[in-house]
Amino acid sequence: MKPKRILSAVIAFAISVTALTSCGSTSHPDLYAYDEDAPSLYEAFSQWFKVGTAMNTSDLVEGSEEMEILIKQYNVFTLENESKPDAMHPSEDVYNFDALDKLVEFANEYDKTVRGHVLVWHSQCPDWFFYDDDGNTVSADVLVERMKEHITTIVSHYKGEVDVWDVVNETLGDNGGLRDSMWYQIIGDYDGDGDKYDYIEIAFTTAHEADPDARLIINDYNLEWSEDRTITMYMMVKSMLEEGIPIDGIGLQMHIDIDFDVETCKNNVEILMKLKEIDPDFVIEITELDLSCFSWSDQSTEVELTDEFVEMFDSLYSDIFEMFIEFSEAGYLDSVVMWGYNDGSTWLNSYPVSGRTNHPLLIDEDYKLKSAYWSLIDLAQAKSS
Ligand code: 9MR
Repeated sequence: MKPKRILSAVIAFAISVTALTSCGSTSHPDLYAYDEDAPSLYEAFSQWFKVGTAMNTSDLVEGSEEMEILIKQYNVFTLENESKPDAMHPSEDVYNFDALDKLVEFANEYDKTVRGHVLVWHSQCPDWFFYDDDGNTVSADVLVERMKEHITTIVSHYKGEVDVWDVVNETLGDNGGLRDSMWYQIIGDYDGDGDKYDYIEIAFTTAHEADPDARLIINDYNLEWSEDRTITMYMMVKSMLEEGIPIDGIGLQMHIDIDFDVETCKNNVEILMKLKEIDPDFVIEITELDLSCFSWSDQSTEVELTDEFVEMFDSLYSDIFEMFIEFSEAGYLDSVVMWGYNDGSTWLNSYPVSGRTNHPLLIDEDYKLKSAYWSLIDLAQAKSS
């Protein structure tokens, strides 16, 4: 046992004895997320949904604290960057399967679910898709062929192994309507039916042909607060489902902050879930949840974690998971994935302000369980009793 663990086991024991003898105390033991005595987040919510996290293959070192946290706390995994087009298919003839193979192997050993992120995106996508050797943009026919080859090769490689694919990511523009990406510009209205959803339609159809059993998700951000984006997404997916395009669900990334409004989110999810009228099995997934400690317009780099702030933060997390329980009970959702498993390695420490120290997750930078974590364990216990 590592020294840190012996110490924390001793502390945990001492605290649990104190808790037992202090009659009704609601304080929680001070534990590392990998400690044997620590609860398991995914087990706590297992009657409603799976709980996952983004991670990197560098976390999968046998016996490491990182890998033990992943095994104990989560049952769905998404590679944070290593299965994006620039990593997996950097040039036309080169595919890198090593990272996702490693995650699949881990998932098979520990009975976990794997999300493949992402097949088609405007970002982290190499230029070779869009240009020929002379630097001219390729034709729609060429790009469609390249996209089909890309999707077929990757999805077939993981047939029966990757359970869920983010097939297309961030198709909506920041200011409403479809994003003016290279995919959209070049492929356009390929089938001549008057809409320009064609690159999305071809992507889903191709992925479905390669693995008919994988769940296929269209993933996007700000759906939890923007009604404009929600309605655009709803209209677009409705039209595609009516044409028989095999889309199984919408991914709500949920990179949210302390101004998050539960009621607005519920309202938007109700709009999206009208898609069940077309496909009763249609779902939403929460794909990239984190809760920034800073309001969007706040440019500061530090936040003071006063008791009052932490109480507000924890109760917001609890309200959000209570909302997820409601979504699960309504048959809307069965998977909630956090965008990272500890505050030390979150992308929000450098975005949108560099040098920022954020605390958006449930486990701190030293791998200790935060009070927000405990507020969720308390919620799960209260709801299941
Ligand atoms: O967390 C990822 C970060 O390490 C990368 O630098 C960034 C580059 O685009 O992508 C981050 O993950 C994004 C995800 O793939 C799609 N939705 C938004 C996520 C946060 O930016």
